[in-house]
Amino acid sequence: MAGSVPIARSLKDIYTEDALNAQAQRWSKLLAKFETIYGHAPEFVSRSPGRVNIIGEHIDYSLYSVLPMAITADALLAVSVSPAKTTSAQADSYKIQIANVQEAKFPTREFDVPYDAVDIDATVHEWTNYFKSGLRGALELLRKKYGHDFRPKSMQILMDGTVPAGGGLSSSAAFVSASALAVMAANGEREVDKTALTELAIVSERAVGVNSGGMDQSASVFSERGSALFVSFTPSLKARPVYFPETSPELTFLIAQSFVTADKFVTGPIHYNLRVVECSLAAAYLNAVLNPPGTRLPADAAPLGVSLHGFHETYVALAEHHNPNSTRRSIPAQLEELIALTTSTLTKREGYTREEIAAVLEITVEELDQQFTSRFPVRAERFKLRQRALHVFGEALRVLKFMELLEDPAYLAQGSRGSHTSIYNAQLGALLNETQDSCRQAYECSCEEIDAICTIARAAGSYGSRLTGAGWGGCSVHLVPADKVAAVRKALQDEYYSKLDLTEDQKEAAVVVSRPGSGSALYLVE
Ligand code: NG1
Ligand code: MG
Repeated sequence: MAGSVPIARSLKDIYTEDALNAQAQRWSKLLAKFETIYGHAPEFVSRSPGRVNIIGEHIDYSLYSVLPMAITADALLAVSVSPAKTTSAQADSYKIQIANVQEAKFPTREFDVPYDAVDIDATVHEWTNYFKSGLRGALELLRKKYGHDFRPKSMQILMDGTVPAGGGLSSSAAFVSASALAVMAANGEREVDKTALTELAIVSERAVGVNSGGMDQSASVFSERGSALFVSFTPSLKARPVYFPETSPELTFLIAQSFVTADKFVTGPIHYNLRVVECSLAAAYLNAVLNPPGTRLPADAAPLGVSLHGFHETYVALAEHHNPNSTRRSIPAQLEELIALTTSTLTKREGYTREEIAAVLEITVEELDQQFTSRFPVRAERFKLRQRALHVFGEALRVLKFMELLEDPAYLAQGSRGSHTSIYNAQLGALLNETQDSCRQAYECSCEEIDAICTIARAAGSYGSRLTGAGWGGCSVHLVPADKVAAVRKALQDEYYSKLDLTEDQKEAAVVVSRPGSGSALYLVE
């Protein structure tokens, strides 16, 4: 599903019906405030949404397919561009002025950026770093297209982001994608290729210190209203819409905040970035033990260059090579086999030390650190290769089972109230519950608040409840029959939120119904 980022002429092109009124007010405030600050109207608004991940958690950086869905909340950047300075020949920099509608929280900044490089100090938690990482990525694309001495224009920007930060709804990816799109548009690009934009957003986001996969940026850029997005990463990035059958009135996705802020930036070394290391080490270990001696894993798009998916492909190719007349098994069957092999190969539940892994890989500990733990700092004595690999293979399998159900002709044909529909929805929900169990136990990326929220929601009628995004706090997603939404809301309010000291805004945002939203768009201001 290639194509360019759509040009929106009206908010109807961007938002679902239920969101239009609130968005119209928000946008007119944004455009008015822009005029107040810069003395003229913006030329365009670059928009990229956050996303909720329905299923496929912590497997995108292992290059397995996932099923996110864009939400209404998004990052907006209203932009005007300064005409190239006549003295641009002498000038050795261009000016970026960037303000935020939440001025107190995100102070206005002004940068004179030298033409040759965008410097980002990833050691400080500065809100404009996300814009700069989008700027850096977009410039690479522009220089590829227009040559190295391409001179970007100066920009005046006003940002308004409604994706809760650190909430597992991909606020960072929405901001980076919207920023990259804004820079492309500011420099004359009106046909921005979605794949190119996504790939540069993925690389850019890693520049600000998070070793992430590509799910969020793909969902932010590619999503189409009314559908979820099936995203595959290998052999190349692909995304296609997945429509919910008419049972959608029956199927509602609720997003519930835990209000436990999970800041990957701070906890990366013992949480997110550590998992990325554990998965790549697991791939290398399984390759060393299960593939013929000397087999090298293919270098791939995973953050550390080798992935469990890479091991999966290598293992299957070599197995076929040795018995050519065997019929190729389905991917689910392959994953079942990998789960069995992992269980019997990675037997140490307490985890593996660097020394134990280096010995199996037949490299030194220094080489191991150089390859796996130097890119982003991690703090661990032991790496739980068994548990992480079992989660990844099991989760990749659940995504395929979920898709099979969603796209089952019988399910699609059921109509909104088919008697079998609730059987299907219960099966979909059961898969989400399995994911939550695996995240909590094998991947250890849940927390007691999220676990409590899931228990409460299920008791009140949710088919399936789980954390969404990186976990360790943040958000949860619930598959709820339409006639149980009120009951689930009430139970969460009575048994969870009532115990917290929440602001009015937080109470407002605590539980939201998520409609499948549209992706990035460029809105040209007349
Ligand atoms: P969140 O924390 O929701 O933005 C993170 C990663 C994703 C994916 C999920 C877990 C970033 C920018 N995104 O999402 O790539 O790995 O965790 O499935 O870190
Ligand atoms: Mg994020």
